[in-house]
Amino acid sequence: MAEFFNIPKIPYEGRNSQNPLAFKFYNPDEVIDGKKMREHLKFALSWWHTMCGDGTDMFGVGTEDKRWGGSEPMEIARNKAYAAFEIMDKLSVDYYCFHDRDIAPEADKLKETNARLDEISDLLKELMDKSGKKLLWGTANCFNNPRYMHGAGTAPNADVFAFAAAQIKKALELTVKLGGNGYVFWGGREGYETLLNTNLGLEQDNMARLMKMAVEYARSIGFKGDFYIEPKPKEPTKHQYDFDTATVLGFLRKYDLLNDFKMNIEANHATLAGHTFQHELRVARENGVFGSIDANQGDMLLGWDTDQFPTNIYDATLCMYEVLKAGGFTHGGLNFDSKARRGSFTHEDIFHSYIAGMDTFALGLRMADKLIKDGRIDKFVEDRYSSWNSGIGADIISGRAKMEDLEKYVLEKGDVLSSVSSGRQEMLESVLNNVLFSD
Ligand code: XUL
Ligand code: CO
Repeated sequence: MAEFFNIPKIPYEGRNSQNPLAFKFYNPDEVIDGKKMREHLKFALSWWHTMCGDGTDMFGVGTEDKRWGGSEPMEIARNKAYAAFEIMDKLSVDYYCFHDRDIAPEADKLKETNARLDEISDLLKELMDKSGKKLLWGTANCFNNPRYMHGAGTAPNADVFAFAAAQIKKALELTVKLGGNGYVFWGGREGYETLLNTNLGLEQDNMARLMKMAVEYARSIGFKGDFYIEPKPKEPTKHQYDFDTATVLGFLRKYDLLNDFKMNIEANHATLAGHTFQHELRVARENGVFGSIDANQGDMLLGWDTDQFPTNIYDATLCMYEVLKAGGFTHGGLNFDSKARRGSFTHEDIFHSYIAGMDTFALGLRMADKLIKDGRIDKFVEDRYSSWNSGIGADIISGRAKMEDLEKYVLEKGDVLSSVSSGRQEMLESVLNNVLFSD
């Protein structure tokens, strides 16, 4: 197969390199805290943005040709696969993620669509065997086709639900066939525009029914990995049911799905929910549902899901801090659910974009490791809560102290203001800067 990109394999040249086609911080086989960078980070290519997205937006047609030299749809699909593996090889990206409809175009009938998927997944398997690249997770696109205009699992119409189930069944089979250890439910159009036409209770019950069916079927065909829900508060619907991690946790608990589901946290979705990326990761980690990450960033002035390649070192550092504190990824990884801007329309921009994103997270990993080893912030937090380790604090935690005991305690003390100490926010922000910018 002829090469698609006249670009060499991207080398690691270190922080002082000025070569735009070199990594400055991502050195895949370098060991950080006992593990290779590539194992810490588990970067994945997103098939939809990288192989399919051509820059089309609400105001204009595409700016980048993503036909990869093909002329009919299946030829384009095959060429996408070859081009994707060339990108992954040249960028040292070890994983990829896809929606069923990204890898093969939908035909008029489901049977034909599935035959197309069989053909392309055979090709993917062959390319994976040759290259050692892996599937991080699979998913089904149940939001693009007009049949899903009112939702898929939460559609008001049972036929649409049935179609979504059939589509997801096939996507699960593909995920298992390609050895994927993750399956994502991002709630495409699972939400509502107005409660005037919506049975919210039935819609959410049905979503849980679909997820339970998916778990049962996937386990029956040998899927051992994790299911993920990817929270997002809005877009495309006004109110997406999977609003944020806390909301999804409530859903998983209500429907008894916690054994099989974890979170796939996307940075830009956190922003849309009015949270920091770190907040979403922390809530997931503290509740034992940290799973995987969609790495990107939004634009604070825009307020929609711009899916930009991440370049914010603070966010990446605090993200990798959470990942390290969670003990690293198990089945998850860092999927670049990111696209080059519409004006960055050349194939070379794909490489610049990934290099920017990968270097940002590689530096984030290095800085998170430094932050943890520095220990000042962790120590501060530990000390801040030290009153829970003994005395009245320990009595409250153990359940020994009742309300009457607490009343007696403060009556004797008189007041507690003298026990309160400063939160030292600015000092800690300065510690973070010190860790980032000192040698
Ligand atoms: C949409 C989004 C999706 C999911 C996969 O905002 O993030 O691409 O990651 O369906
Ligand atoms: Co995403």
